[in-house]
Amino acid sequence: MALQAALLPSTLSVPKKGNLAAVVKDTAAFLSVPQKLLQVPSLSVRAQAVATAPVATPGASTATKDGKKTLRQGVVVITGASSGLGLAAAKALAETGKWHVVMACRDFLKTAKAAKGAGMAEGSYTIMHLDLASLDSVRQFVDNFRRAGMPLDSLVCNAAIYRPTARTPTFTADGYEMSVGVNHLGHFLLARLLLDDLQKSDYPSRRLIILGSITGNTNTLAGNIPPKAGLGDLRGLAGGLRGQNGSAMIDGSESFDGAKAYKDSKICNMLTMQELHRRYHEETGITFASLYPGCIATTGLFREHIPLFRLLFPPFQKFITKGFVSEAESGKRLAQVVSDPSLTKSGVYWSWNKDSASFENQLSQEASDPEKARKLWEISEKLVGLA
Ligand code: LMG
Ligand code: NDP
Ligand code: PMR
Repeated sequence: MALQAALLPSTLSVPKKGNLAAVVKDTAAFLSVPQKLLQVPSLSVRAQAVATAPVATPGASTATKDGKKTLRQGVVVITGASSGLGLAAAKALAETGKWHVVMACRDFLKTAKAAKGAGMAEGSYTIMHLDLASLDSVRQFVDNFRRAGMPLDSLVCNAAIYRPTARTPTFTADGYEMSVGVNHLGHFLLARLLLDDLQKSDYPSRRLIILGSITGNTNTLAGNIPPKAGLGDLRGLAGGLRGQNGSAMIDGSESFDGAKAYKDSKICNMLTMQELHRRYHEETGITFASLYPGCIATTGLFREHIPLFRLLFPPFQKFITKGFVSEAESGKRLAQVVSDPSLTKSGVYWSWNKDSASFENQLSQEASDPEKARKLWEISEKLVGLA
């Protein structure tokens, strides 16, 4: 509220549940000030959303002295930017000065601390509330984002939870098994709703990125460590992933396995990216991509694993598999997929070799099965209320 007051003319009052962007726009018209010269921080009232005072309007065009237009700052939304890969990518992108990062997170204070702790410059990011374990929260986020008046040039579906030792399911607000609910269904709804916004953007390369992983691909050694990913005929998903009245696992199996649920959710992420590509790339020009950023063995993803695993996993990956990658390095990789001019190809699952050079990787048969992708799409649409 203090920030709103500071940025608005003192004669104006701020509506409690108002559209701040509209207020500022009206004010601009009244004062005959071009809107792009006004600082429009993203603020919403119902959900927490705070912009650190922007140095320039996120997403506004900038003109040089000789009147030539330069590329405006891009706006990228990253889910789960409060730790690990999401935070590292947010930092890497914000540091270039070319991107304003919207950190879409469930824990506002944690994210604020993390951004400060990572040394992200004030004004280079906005924190907005998003809890992917609630479809209402996803819709609310989209609303708040639109009210903030920023364009959307890139969306990164990065947040995830992993419950490796869980033998009983937990559920989202809508009653879906948590790993698939957060990692896949929440992102599925978010991506579908924000497609419109990406399409409206005038940014030269608009991208929608969904994190995949090696462990969801059974054409790799890592993808063959039990329990193996596998969606079967999707009967559990079609039944609503509800523990008591049906299976909480996508393949319909009776027993719950948290590690498998995560790996299954990653197959869903990779299939969704390809289905988006098939349905929308040609029509919209948006680039759809997925990636395996390397094994970032130190992140919060393993917080629920047993302490011995957390102790041994990083050295195991560093010295034995050599698949280890630091959080900073993984952040640079994801930042490349967001903004590198050479990574505009759509429908690709990116990976990096030992010299950290990107290449188009092969997905497993199941993770690239178009029929399964279509079926997954149709069931997911029903579960999130789009069909
Ligand atoms: C499942 O277990 C769980 O059941 C499930 O709940 C969930 O957590 C899921 O994917 C997550 O995992 C899978 C199980 C597979 O893995 C484990 O439980 C971890 C076991 C850790 C054992 C470390 C083995 C390291 C062996 C490396 C071999 C590479 C060859 C090296 C060549 C060297 C050349 C210089 O388990 C298995 O598939 C088989 C396990 C085989 C046990 C062998 C024991 C050797 C001990 C060596 C210690 C090395 C320390 C590394 C620790 C790594 C932790 C991952
Ligand atoms: P982290 O646990 O560090 O980060 C996960 C992020 O997701 C956190 O910000 C977390 O928020 C957020 N999150 C979890 N649940 C929700 C929710 N309900 N709503 C909103 N946000 C939520 O893990 P990583 O950085 O390792 O993982 C990032 C991505 O990278 C994931 O998609 C993962 O699958 C992928 N990946 C990771 C690999 C690795 O080796 N680590 C390998 C391959 C892929 P909070 O801080 O509040 O918990
Ligand atoms: Mg795996 C080349 C070998 C390789 C790579 C790149 C990974 C990545 N892992 C490899 C090998 C092995 N892992 C081997 C040989 C084992 C048996 C000891 C092994 C075990 C293992 C476990 C128990 N690995 C794991 C776990 C986890 O709990 C992690 C997981 O499956 O999370 C879903 C994991 C991972 N290994 C990886 C990567 C990237 C992970 C994190 C998974 C992810 O985010 O998808």
